[in-house]
Amino acid sequence: MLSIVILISGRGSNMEAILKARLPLDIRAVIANRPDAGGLQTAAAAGCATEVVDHTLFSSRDAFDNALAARIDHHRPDLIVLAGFMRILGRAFIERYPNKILNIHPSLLPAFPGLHTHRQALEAGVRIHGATVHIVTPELDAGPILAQVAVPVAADDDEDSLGARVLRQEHVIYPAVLRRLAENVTSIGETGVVLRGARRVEQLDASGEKLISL
Ligand code: NHR
Ligand code: GAR
Repeated sequence: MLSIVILISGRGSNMEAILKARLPLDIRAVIANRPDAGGLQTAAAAGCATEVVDHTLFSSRDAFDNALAARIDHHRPDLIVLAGFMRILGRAFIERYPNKILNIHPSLLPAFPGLHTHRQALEAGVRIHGATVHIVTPELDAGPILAQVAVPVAADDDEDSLGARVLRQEHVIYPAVLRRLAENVTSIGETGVVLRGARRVEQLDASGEKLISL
């Protein structure tokens, strides 16, 4: 069975959606970089092992990355799932886990990378916004796209109303992508996870409910 470690920073609603989807996944641990991350309680209540690697206790980004990597390696997961994880990870960390780190980003990448994506979308005046599941590469929010969901912007939206509409769809596509991966594993080895039809690009249709293959 595919094994994962989930990294969070805050409320953890994407993590909760993954837990609630009852996927054929071995969730080895939920790790937060903040001791007060609300998602830690949710994870523990669901029976998940939880850990904290508090970034404020480290004197450099590399020192934090190394401590995080040590905890992740203890669990030997096949994939690392960023779910609202808010620390930029250094090149050495990313290159230690090639093609093994997934992220959900609340915009239709490559539009609006970085922070405050709903504000960026409202300021740009786009009529369609959304969310993207992608593979994490050293360059921020620029890795290969696995799935996207489009969400309409309403004329009277503010950051909160738009963000809430996007978040509901995040809770659909992230578990859907992980289900696709979990159910299509043919082997797990030194070179990584081999998937059936691995060269296919998966995208979600606009309703966010049905996966279509391109
Ligand atoms: N790391 C790499 N190398 N590449 C990516 O694509 C990454 C990443 C780490 C996290 C998630 C991400 C997002 O979905 C992610 C993608 C945090 C920041 C940020 O600026 C930006 C993007 C993302 C996550 N963080 C501040 C920092 O200094 C801290 C902000 C805070 O703590 O609130 O690390 O958009
Ligand atoms: C989600 O919208 C996620 O896409 C976003 O933060 C929120 C976390 O919510 N991630 C980023 O912005 C990464 N920079 P959650 O903790 O309830 O899953």
